[in-house]
Amino acid sequence: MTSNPSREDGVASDTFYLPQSDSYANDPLKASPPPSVSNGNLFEARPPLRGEMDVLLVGLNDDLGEVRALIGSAGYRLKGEFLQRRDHPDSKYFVGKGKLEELKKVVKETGVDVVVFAGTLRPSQHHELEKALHAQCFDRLRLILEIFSQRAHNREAMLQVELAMLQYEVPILKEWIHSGTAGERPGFMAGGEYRVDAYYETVKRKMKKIRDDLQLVRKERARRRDHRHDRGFYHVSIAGYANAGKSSLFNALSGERVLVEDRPFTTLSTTTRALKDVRRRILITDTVGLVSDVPLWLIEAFHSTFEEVFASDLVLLLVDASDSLHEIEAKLHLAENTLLSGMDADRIQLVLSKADLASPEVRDRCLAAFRGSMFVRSPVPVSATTGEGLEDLRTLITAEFRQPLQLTVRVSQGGGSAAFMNWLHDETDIVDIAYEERVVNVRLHCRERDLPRIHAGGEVVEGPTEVT
Ligand SMILES: Nc1nc2c(ncn2[C@@H]2O[C@H](COP(=O)(O)OP(=O)(O)OP(=O)(O)O)[C@@H](O)[C@H]2O)c(=O)[nH]1
Ligand SMILES: [Mg+2]
Repeated sequence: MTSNPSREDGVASDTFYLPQSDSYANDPLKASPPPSVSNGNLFEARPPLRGEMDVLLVGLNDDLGEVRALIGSAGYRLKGEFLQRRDHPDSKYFVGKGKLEELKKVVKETGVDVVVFAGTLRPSQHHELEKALHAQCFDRLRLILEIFSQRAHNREAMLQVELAMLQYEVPILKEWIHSGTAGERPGFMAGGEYRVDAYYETVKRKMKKIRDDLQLVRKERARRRDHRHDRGFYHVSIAGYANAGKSSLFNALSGERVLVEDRPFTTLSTTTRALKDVRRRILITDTVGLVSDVPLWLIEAFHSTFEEVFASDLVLLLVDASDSLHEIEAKLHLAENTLLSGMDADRIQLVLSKADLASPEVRDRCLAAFRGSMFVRSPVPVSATTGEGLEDLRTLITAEFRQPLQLTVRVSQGGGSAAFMNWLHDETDIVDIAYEERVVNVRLHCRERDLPRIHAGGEVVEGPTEVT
């Protein structure tokens, strides 16, 4: 990014503005912004605004990295940046009143479809800005919702995103309705009172319907989870901030090939597979990344993802070793707030991911930050790229779920022995099988609750003793 402090049109020295040669402010097709999300949400499924949009980023400080990454992640073209250094956003226009005039000019010149504000816009600010700029205005949260809506592919994710989008939109729409200017909203339906009322009712009905549908999807998910639990599966979830390397680790541990990309929110719904190369049936789940600074209702919209994490026997909490120490501390704090409300710290295993990107000094600093957190287990450094630490992690997981009792059972051939042997394979950890004439001696690890079935199926010739 280059600064352009000496522009002739009066753009002040703290404004960074990147005019682009292919600006098409004069293109009549670009004269009005594409339909607002409200339009699409109205009566049919909303078409996601993919790739094709030009955006201008407006910030109040230099800390714009995250929002730039989100813009890239949404596939939008960043046409320029407009910076006004100030401690707090202006209560009416986010930027100062004077700056707004400059911003108007820049928006007009660049002909961007959307102006992205690096921060949070209150509904009234949102309303004032769209009215003043005649362009759609997004804030950080809206950008996150756009990305979610582009990537939501299964039914649950789509319902969640739709609900979140409506929840985001309603207070903004109220502003337009109260000011009696709904018809002027950029991209919003051109209509009078009647249509606005109808819209409002439709939104309310739609939200209720989505909530009911989600309830059903969640019940089904809970049923599947209980079923797995009843069958003696152990469950490990991979959690962490967006882009921490969760899917890469999931692929390495499960042999699966879910999508991995260097941008936040690649994963938007959970995937569960068996842990590879271990004899016990341990299931591992890839999850949606945690995000900071989002309202409670958004977290609730994605509640089922957290349910899956909270219900796990063990959570691998990934922290990206390539982040700055400051970011790591902030993310640990976010994880404490999010996870520890729903589960005990001893079920959470910190993992320093992308360890190949950290020098020994950086690792030491990260590990020290971990020790200062509320998580109690010692962290494991892992790299999905080089394979470092994967074996340690696998050993740790299998040790975690080791069955506590050891015994040898002698099974006679014939009768129900085949069914019994299948059951042993499914429910216990078989350590060794020795075949003799007409009998098999099976040495295994099992749980207390398996003993009656084992006694019924064969003769226990050794044990049970506790596994050391
Ligand atoms: N150097 C290095 N890069 C890694 C490692 N693990 C993941 N990455 C890279 O980090 C980026 C994000 O990886 P993902 O596995 O998609 O991360 P994620 O946490 O699933 O991301 P979201 O689903 O978007 O939250 C990709 O570019 C990966 O190639 C690692 O161990 N070392
Ligand atoms: Mg992922």
